[in-house]
Amino acid sequence: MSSMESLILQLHEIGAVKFGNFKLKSGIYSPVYIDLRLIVSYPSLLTQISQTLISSLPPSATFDVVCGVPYTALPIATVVSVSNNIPMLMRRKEIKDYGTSKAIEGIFEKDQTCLIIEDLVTSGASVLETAAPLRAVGLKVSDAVVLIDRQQGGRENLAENGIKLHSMIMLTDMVRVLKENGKIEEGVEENLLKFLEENRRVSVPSVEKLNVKPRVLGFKERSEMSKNPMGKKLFEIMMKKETNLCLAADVGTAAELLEIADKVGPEICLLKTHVDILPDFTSDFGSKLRAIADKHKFLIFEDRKFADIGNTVTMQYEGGIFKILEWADIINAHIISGPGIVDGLKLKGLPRGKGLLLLAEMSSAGNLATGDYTAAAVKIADAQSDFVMGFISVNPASWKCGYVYPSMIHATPGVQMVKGGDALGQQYNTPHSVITERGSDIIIVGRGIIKAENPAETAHEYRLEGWKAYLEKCSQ
Ligand code: S5P
Repeated sequence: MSSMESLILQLHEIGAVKFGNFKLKSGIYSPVYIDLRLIVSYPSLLTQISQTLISSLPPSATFDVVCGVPYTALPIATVVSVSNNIPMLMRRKEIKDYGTSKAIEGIFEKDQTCLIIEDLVTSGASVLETAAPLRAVGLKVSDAVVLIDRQQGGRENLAENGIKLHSMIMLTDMVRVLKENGKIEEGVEENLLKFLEENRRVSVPSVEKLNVKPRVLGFKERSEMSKNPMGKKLFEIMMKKETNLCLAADVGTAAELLEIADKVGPEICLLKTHVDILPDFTSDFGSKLRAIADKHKFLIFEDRKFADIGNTVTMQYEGGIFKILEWADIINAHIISGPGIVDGLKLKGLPRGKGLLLLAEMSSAGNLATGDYTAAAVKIADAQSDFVMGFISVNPASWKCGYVYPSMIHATPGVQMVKGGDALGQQYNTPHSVITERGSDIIIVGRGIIKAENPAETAHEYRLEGWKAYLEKCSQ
């Protein structure tokens, strides 16, 4: 019998795992209840758990100190610390203002790495509550180890906050072992699998409620989180070229567009087109722009703003004179027609590795993409994150979904060096405020560059401003 199987049977034996119908902290009813507080009464089991926890970690998970999530994991962390001679830290649960009071007890040095030890993970919220004050005092937190993983989104929620979860026992494995050993009745396993299917991702309560100051993740970590290949690619280009500038190439002709693309190419990660404004568009436009994009390593974003039903947009994307699908890496869409628009575009785009940005907000005065509409865009994006790579957004930092989805790219139009607007309702913010205060990733600049005397030089200035703001945000 493996050590994991023996542990599962012992936990069942002492009554730490119960089956029935239990109301959880989150309000949902669960067919299984796990109470690991009991283990303090079984010292040899506690020792066994602590030894198995440490030996189950991969070599990549290195650390200098350990910290248990209060309270149930404290004895586990203590035994890990004592039997492996690894110093331990304690987090005070009652202190919420990390700035002024001592939230972490124990001795440590800044930049040391702390492993978080937890008994049970559902959404991962408790691990995040412990990670926040550890990070606030300068410790690095990149790994957490848990005895039982309820497989309800904890792994994903923690990954989005830069923490890799190592799980000793998966809930599904636990139930399987108990069934194989005749410890549970017929139907319990099926019941549990159905419950897990229906409650696959318990969300972490909002950041304010948790009092967790999120760590700003860099593009590198975020590229690993992106589920869309074009999203990954864009993150990588931004890092490699050190630019988060998108040029909105709203010039008068295709010839001018190709010319400015070549000049500004070294400065940008993305070039945004409106092909339907080009009077001299010809069928070789796409291949000509592609050659320039490949030369300067930027991606092409056709700002088509699809808005129709799924069936129609598949034709608009692929067909007509412009054949956008052939040359554009990225397109965007309104969500006014509902999630079917994403299904339609995905049908054509995903097999070719393309990406979609949803218009969650707009920059123009009096626009209606606010509040519930923005929240609906986020929900649609979350459900189709294999194709939706991000948003056109204006103030994602204000969105009510905790820390804005780090796997998504937030691109913001309405950017100039000076705050202001045009005569037709466009509203401008500065690169610095867009990236830092408003929480965006990419600045989309049109007339600020193309109407400048020297567009390439001006693009360089925007690029420096945008990138400086990104670095400033990461260092916060
Ligand atoms: O809400 C939006 C969405 C977009 S994509 N507001 C915008 O201005 N845009 C586009 O960004 C717009 O179509 C134009 O191409 C660019 C802004 O250009 P600028 O000249 O005002 O910088």
